This record gives sequence, structure tokens and C-alpha cells, in this order.
Amino acid sequence: MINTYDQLIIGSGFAGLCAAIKLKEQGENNFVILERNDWLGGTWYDNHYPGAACDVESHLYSFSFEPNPNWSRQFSPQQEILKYMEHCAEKYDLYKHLQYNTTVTQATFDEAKGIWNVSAEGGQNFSARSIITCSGGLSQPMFPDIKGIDSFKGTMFHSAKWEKKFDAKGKTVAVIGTGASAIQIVPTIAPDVKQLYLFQRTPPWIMPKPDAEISSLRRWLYNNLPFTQALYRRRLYWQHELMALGFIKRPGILKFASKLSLRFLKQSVPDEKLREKLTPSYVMGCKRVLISNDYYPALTRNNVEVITDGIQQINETGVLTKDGVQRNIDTIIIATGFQAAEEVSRFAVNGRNGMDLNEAWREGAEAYLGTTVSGFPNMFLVVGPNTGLGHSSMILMIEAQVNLIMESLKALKQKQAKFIDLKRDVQQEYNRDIQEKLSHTVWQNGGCVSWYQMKNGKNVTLWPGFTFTFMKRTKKFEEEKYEIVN
Ligand code: N01
Repeated sequence: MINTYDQLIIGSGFAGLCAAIKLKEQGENNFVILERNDWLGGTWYDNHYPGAACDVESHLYSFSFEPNPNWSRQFSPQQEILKYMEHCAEKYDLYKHLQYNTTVTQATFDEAKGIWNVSAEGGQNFSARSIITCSGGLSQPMFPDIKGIDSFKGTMFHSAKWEKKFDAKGKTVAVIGTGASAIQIVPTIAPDVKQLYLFQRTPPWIMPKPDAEISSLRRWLYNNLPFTQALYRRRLYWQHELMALGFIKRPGILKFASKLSLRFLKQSVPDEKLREKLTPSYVMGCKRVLISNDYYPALTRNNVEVITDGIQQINETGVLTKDGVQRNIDTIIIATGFQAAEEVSRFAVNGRNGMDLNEAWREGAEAYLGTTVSGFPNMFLVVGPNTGLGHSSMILMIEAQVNLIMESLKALKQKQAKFIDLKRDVQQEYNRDIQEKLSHTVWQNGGCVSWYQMKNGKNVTLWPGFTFTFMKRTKKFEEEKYEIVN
């Protein structure tokens, strides 16, 4: 049996929920949201490790059209963010559109009919005029290619696949990686574990986190005088946009911020040797700048050791480093991030003439405004290539992309078109421009290797500009840039 819809959304994170809400606002109700997990939330469902919280303020990291006056903290924890997403699903009546435990394996475009045929694990089949891919930029855990990793006999799991039953109490634990996930996990479990070994390859730049509970008075204000919350959101918005200046145009701002970060390190870590290990050697901003008040103090604990000697191999009982030291370990937590820049499509996608998406993206993923890809008609991506941000809330980009998708769907309907397909030269010219702009940024010139880039150095993940520029460009459907087939 084939389940037929007008639109099919893949993924129920912020992107999938936003697309569904806006479809409904447009009067579209014949759609389904396919979700691989057994609940909604995407990354905010997957990443429930201890200490998981957002590193962008909640009043900005939430939908502009659905303000939450009751956020408990400046940077809310994962459970509260997931609750907010559940609230959105309830309020906008999305639950009836959600189909869980459905992992899409293949999407194939039928050019004669102008429809997408979609298959999922277990043999389910769907068809839809349009597909909206919201499967997340950071949803595929990346396991490090460390010799002997499969031979480890203890417990081992990825930060995004946290073992719910895991109890850190009294255990000897290794954490591999020092990115945004690790810096939240380490301080949370350090007081419980017997010994924590932190395997660091590159020290991150860390700034203090301006976190605090939001007072009941402020919450009362936001509930009773909503303009005060809107004003606060606006302030946060511009504060973050200023940071983009440093990444893109005024590296001097980053020099100043680097000094603050080094001062913070000095205040937090009195031991000179440890401080040396934790001092970054690349330009701030090249990798994501992290914020934490408890990470550095956790590293000064007697039961925490930062190891920088490089991992030689993992064996049955623990980790052997290049200096020949073996550390026996009960549990290894893999906090090595996600597959973001290579093999970007999470399932097989075949467009016109059977063209394979990952094959088309072999030299680097490309789209127009991160949303449409030439040769893949009526397919829309949210958080597609070069839409990531180093400086602000991804929800801003998601809303902008969804706006463009809604405008495109309106045009498709008005023109009674079978499909719309981005012109190839539009995509090429746009991406030449994006790469040219990126070539002047700290992400390309900051002397680091990051998940922003492919192995060949091409940055296919970040938007090299302000969010307001992106919002402006995604306001309307540009008919002349598409082939419209009736
Ligand atoms: O992953 P990462 P993450 N041997 O890629 C190390 C978002 N996020 O999960 O720097 C040893 O940042 C690697 O070392 P190096 C956010 O956008 C948001 O922490 O490559 N180490 C690095 O230290 C973030 O940027 C929140 O030298 C190895 C670490 O593993 C993104 O997710 C919270 C290794 C990976 O760091 C990813 O963050 C969490 C190896 N073979 C995440 N391979 C919020 O707060 C890799 N590493 C919203």
C-alpha cells in the first residue's frame, strides 16, 4: 500500500515542527511527518546526556511566533526545550500528523508524474508532491576511527546515544573529545565518578556563560506585558549579530574576546601546567566558541585528568596513549561530534534522471539558500548546506528557510505546476559567491580543523553572513531562478 500526501516532512526537530506549523497556517493539512525516533524533538530528543542545555539563550532559541514567557533559565536545559517542542505540537495540532519509528531509506523522484516516492525501513511506502527534508545537520553521530575501538569490553556509548541506565557513581570513565557536548557532560558527572580521564585533541576557546534563573518578576512581566519579552528577544538578537562581525568582517573583535577568554582560564585554573594544556593555539571562532562556568573548575578536581598525549589504541580494558601509558576504564563516552560535512544526505535520494544526491554532492554539498538543489525538484531542505551559524540561534535560519519553502509551495500551487526545479547556473553562481565570502572568514583562516569543513577544506556548513541578510533573501520565491514544468 502507498500512503499518498501532498507534502511529506522528514524529521520532527525544530525544523520539521516549524514546516508543519506553517503548512497548516497555509491551509495544507494533507501531510505527514516521518520521524525515526519513538518521539518528536530530533536533536533535543537524542541529546539527553547529563548537563545537556542550549548554548544560545532560550528567548532567542525558540520560535518567534511562539514566545514562551516561562523559560526558567537564560539557557534552558534539554528537558525544558523538549517540553516547549511538545507544547508547540499540541497547540498547533501536529500529533495527528506524526508517524514515529519510521526511518526513511530512499526518496525517488518520478519526473513523469511529478511526485516523490519515499520508502522507509520495514517496507512502508509513501508518495507526495513535495518533500521537506528536516533530518538535521547534526543528527548522525560520528565515531572516531581509533585502532581497536571495537575490542573494548566495558560500556561505551556516544554522547548523542546516552545510555539511560548508565550510573556514573564510582566508575572510572573516559570522555573522548572536548567539544560542546563534552564540556557539558564532564562537569555534570565529575563529582560522581571515581576517576575521569578526559582525552583532549584540541583545546576549545571557552567564555563564561551568562546563565541564571529567570526571576519570577521577569516571568510575570513577560506573561503580562508581552512587549517586554519581545524587546528582550530583540536585544539578544542584535547582541548575537554583533558577534558575526568578528567572525566575518572584524577579527579585531575576536582578539579582544580571546583576551577575555584567556583571563577567564587563568582565573579558573591556577595550575600552570594544566592551563598550558587548555590554552588554544588557533584563532578564536575557527571552531565553535564554547560557553561554560563549570568546565574549567571540573578539570581542576583531583579525580579528573586531562590527557593530551594522543590515543594510540583502545583495547579490551581501556585506552593506551602514544606515550605508552595504559589507563583501565569502565566506561568510554564518545563525545566526538557528528558527521556534518561529508555524506550529508541521511538516506538515498534520486532526483531527475536518477541523479543521486550524495553523488551530486561528492565535491561538497550545494544548494540555493540551503533550501533547493538543482535536479531535485519539489525537494526542500531545512538546515541544508551553508545555513549553519557560529554566532546565533539556528531557529532564525529555520524560520527563514521555512518561509521560502511556503512561498515556493504557494507558487507551485498557483501555477498548477507539476514541479519546480532550481536552474543549475543559479546554484553554481550562488555557491561560488558563498565560497568566496567564506574564504575571508576565521572559519577558513583560523588555523584549525573543524566539523564545519570537509576533509578537502571546503566549508559546506556555515552561512557567511548576518541572519538578517539570509532572512531578506528568503522572503519570496524568485520565479526566474527556477524551471517551472506544468
Ligand atoms: O562535537 P564537536 P560536539 N580522537 O565536533 C574530538 C552542537 N552542540 O558533539 O577538536 C580524539 O564539537 C574533537 O577534537 P578536535 C554545536 O553546534 C550544541 O561536542 O577535532 N578526539 C572535538 O574535541 C557543536 O559545535 C550544544 O581536535 C577526537 C570533539 O571530539 C556541535 O553540536 C551542545 C577524535 C568533537 O567536538 C558538535 O558538538 C552540544 C578522535 N579521533 C552540541 N575525533 C548546545 O549547547 C574527534 N575528536 C546547543
